[in-house]
Amino acid sequence: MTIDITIPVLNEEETLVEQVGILHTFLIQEMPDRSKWKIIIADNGSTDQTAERATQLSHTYPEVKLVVVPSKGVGLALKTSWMQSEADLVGYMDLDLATALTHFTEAYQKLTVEQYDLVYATRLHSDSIVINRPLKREIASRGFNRILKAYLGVGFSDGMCGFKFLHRKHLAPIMENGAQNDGWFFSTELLTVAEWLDLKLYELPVVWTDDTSSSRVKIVPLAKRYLKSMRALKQFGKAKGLL
Ligand SMILES: Nc1nc2c(ncn2[C@@H]2O[C@H](COP(=O)(O)OP(=O)(O)O)[C@@H](O)[C@H]2O)c(=O)[nH]1
Ligand SMILES: [Mg+2]
Repeated sequence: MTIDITIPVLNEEETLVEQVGILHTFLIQEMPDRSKWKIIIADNGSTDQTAERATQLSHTYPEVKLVVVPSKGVGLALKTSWMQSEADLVGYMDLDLATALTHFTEAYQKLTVEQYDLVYATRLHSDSIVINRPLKREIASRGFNRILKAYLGVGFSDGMCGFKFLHRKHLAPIMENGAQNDGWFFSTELLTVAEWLDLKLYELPVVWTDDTSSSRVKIVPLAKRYLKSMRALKQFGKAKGLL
C-alpha cells in the first residue's frame, strides 16, 4: 500500500531541510521501494524561506512534494494535502519529529497487515515514554483529554498528538461527519468522528521527545479555542444523531 506523509509547516526555514532529510533517510531504509511513499510538505502561509527550501527539497528528492495552502491552520494544511493525495494511506507528523520515527513502521503495519482503519500516537498511555515535556503542557494535555472523554464520550487517550495515519478512503466520511476544523482541533476531530463512525482505531504508545524551544503553541488561547470547537463538534454530532 502507498502512503503519503504530510508535514504541516509554518515558518520553519531553520529546521526544514535537516528534519526532512532525516525523515527521508529513514524512509529509504525502512521502505526501499520508493514508489510506495511520499513526504508532503504542507506550507500554510509561511513568510520566511520555508517554501523556497521546500521547493529545493522537492528537487533534491523526487519523493518530496510541496503543497502550498494559502491560509493558516494545521487542519486546513492537512485536509488540503490529503484531499490531493492518491495514496492508499495518509497521515501526518510534526516537523520536530517528536514522535520517534520507529513508530512509523508500527503504524504502517497496523494499517496494512492488521487492518486497522486509523492509528494514533498517544503520550498518555502507561507504556508511552515522554521526554522533556514541560509540566504545564503535561497538565494541560491530561486535562484536555479528560474533558474530551467526559464531554464527547470518546475513548481515545490522546487527541492532540502530532502523529496520525489512516486509510484515505475514510477521510471523506470523517470530514462529512464533523471533522471540519481548520486549526489544531482537526487532529482531535479526526479521532472523535472516527469513533462515531465505529472505525477501528489503534492506540500506539510512543516515545515522544518534546522540544519546547521549537513549540509554537500558546496554551491559554488555544485551550479557549478548543473548548469552543468541542462544543461545536458536539452540537454537530447530536444534530446528525452520531452521539
Ligand atoms: N500548517 C501549520 N503548521 C503549523 C502551524 N503552527 C505550527 N505548525 C506545524 O505543526 C507542527 C507542530 O508544531 P509544534 O509547535 O512543534 O507543536 P507542539 O509540539 O504541540 O508544541 C510543526 O511541524 C509546525 O511547523 C500553523 O499555524 N499551521
Ligand atoms: Mg513540537
